[in-house]
Amino acid sequence: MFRSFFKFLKNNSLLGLSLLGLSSSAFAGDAAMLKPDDFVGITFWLISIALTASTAFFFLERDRVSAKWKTSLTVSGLVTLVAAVHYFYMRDIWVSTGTTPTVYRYIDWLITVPLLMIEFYLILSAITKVSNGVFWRLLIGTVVMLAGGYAGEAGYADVTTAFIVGLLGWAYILYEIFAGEAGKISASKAPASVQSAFNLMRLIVTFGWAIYPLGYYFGYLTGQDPASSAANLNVIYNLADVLNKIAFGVIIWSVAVSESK
Ligand SMILES: *C/C=C(C)/C=C/C=C(C)/C=C/C1=C(C)CCCC1(C)C
Repeated sequence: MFRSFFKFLKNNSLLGLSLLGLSSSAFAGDAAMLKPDDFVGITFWLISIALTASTAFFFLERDRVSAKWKTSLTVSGLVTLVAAVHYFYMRDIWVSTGTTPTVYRYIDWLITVPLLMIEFYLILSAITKVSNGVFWRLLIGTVVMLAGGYAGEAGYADVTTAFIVGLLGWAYILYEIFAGEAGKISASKAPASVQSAFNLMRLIVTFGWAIYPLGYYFGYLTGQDPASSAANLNVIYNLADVLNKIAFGVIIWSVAVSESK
């Protein structure tokens, strides 16, 4: 289903579109100057550029891998592209106001986390038949997790209750990839290389993703005023994105390249 959708998006048009989208967002807002002592702002800046470069990398590398891996690289590139565009906006908000760009952050997650779920599904489908139910269950967990987090961060719900709802959504995702249908498929049918990629991805969803609730905790639940802990929150979320978007894509890229030899 996803495969056929991406099939007609050819390499060059993807890169062209990315550059177009990025160049327009690079000038979003009345860009305040980055100050040399604004370390959180510097992380926003570094990551927005790293995401842009990663996007070009994943799209160009599609040429090197065999057909069944191309969609996975396309999805990795889309994840970094969507995030790069949001990072240009988030960076401007942080640099010019010093406040947390919550709404852009969550719109970004709402698109990129389901794309990462599609990635799981694609890796499994590259080697065996997988029911669509796997994808939908992972998506439900994602929506609950993000709805909880957003309600808490944007002030629609009590920060602690919202945090617990978010944690339950994440727990459901972990259940599905360790003990549910997705977990069983990968344990029984996959060749060794795919199994190790799947295990690595599970580690990412467990430990890499655990960094986000830590950010939330240090941003909202330490008893400090959230305005004064905004720097902690943003620096933790930013580092988490490097791992979970760029490093995650690189893992898939390296499996795809070695499986294509
Ligand atoms: C590319 C962006 C990614 C992979 C974002 C992932 C976000 C999470 C895993 C967020 C998790 C949260 C909880 C588990 C509890 C509630 C607060 C959240 C939304 C930060």
